[in-house]
Amino acid sequence: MKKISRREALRIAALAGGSILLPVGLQNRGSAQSVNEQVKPFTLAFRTPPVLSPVRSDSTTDYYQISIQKAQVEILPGLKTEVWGYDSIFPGPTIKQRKNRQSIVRFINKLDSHTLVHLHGMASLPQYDGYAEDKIPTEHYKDYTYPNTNAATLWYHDHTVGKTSLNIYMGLAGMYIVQDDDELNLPLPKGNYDIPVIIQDKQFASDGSLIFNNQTQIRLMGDVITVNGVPWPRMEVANRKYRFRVLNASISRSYKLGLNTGDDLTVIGTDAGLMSAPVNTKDMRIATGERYELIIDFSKYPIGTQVVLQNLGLPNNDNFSNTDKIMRFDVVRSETDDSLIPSTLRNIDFIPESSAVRTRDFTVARNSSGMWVINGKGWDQNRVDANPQLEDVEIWTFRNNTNRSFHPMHVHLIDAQILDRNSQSPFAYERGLKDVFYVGENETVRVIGKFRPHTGKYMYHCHNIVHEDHDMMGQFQVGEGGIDPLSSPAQPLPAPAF
Ligand SMILES: [Cu+2]
Repeated sequence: MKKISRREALRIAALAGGSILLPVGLQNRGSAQSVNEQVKPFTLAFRTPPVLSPVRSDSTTDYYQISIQKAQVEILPGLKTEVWGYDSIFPGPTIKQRKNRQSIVRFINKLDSHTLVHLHGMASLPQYDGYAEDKIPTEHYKDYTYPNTNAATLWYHDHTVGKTSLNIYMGLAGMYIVQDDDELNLPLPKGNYDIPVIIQDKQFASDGSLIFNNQTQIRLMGDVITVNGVPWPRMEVANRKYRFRVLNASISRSYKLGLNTGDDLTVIGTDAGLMSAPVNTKDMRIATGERYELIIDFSKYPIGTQVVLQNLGLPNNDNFSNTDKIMRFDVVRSETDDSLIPSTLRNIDFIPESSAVRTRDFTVARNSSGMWVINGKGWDQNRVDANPQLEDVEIWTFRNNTNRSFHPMHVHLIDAQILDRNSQSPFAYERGLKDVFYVGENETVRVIGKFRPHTGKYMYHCHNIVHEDHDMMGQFQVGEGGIDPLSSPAQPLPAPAF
């Protein structure tokens, strides 16, 4: 693991901004009266993004509108940071929807560059999936239709070809939660005890501006860990159970989550919804794009206890003085707790390996010219790498034959499951439905999934977004034909009323 020296930091800052602006978290180590005081861990209050209300609803559909624009926000106390935000905030507002109600979300691009939106985890039709070439130009809008067929924790974010890392880093990410009656009828913590935790590391210059440094297209690692847009927040909790919907919205960083008390995290959900049964673990890794739903039970702690959610560290991540911490829970009050963690959360029909009709192999690597590639190839919208037929079950093998990087591989459209990693069972907490698969150093991960419910072209790629941009992305086509992803292009403003 790599510590960044002061000299390297100077170089990074110079590269990033053309001027010598030191990253805030680095410049002040050892000097008390400094900007770093403003980002001291566990001093800022935890908050959650606002929940977005529909503009209008009818019997089948809720209509939402989000304006994408630049804004000056306060992330570091006393300093302004320019973000590109959904409704001018980072993270964007949370959309909460019920299973099988339809959402139509109008995204209006008021930025001076193009963007587009992918709802990660949704089985959208091709023209609404945020295809990397389906751009929303400046002063245009696009209405995305989402069917909400599964209860899960999703997220919406930019997916612009070659620019996704910059756009998400500048703020274009938000959570999207689908719930159904089955889940809501479980006695799990709910309402104010069901909490989004959106993690993203950032690097700030001393004037508060964001430094975007992808280290010559290898990875972007910030020295400030934000949760829901707040550096290392402190959350006051009651001595009871909470449900946390953890999303790693970082550009490259993966985290190994664990509590400083050494107590268990109870994992109840993976990317694509509840697990079949809860899994207790002392630590777990989460890469960019992954979601895990956790229960933390604070009832065992006396009032006054401080519980730190730590990052225990993983290979090929850059470590800075406080990147081993994420947030702190302060147990401040006593409450009765009628929530329970059922031993069965839901029935998942896992696909037997014997039902696969074919296997495909994907080797992920960096080529001799420094590009990240899948089977030697980068993104080409005119090339299709795989053509499963509708309802086919396939096994996809992702091979990472080096120890120099890890690759969280994301397959659009489908929810799948990990069969094995280096011929061993996956981690217990990974044994749910997922759409991002952590392919670690020298790891070969086999994934099984059924290609449904739509035909058409969909992307698959590394979710280290620096890799995705340069150029670790391809596409597959389900069945024949399918709706052209570019068939519903963005329209110029003004948008008509819904
Ligand atoms: Cu990668």
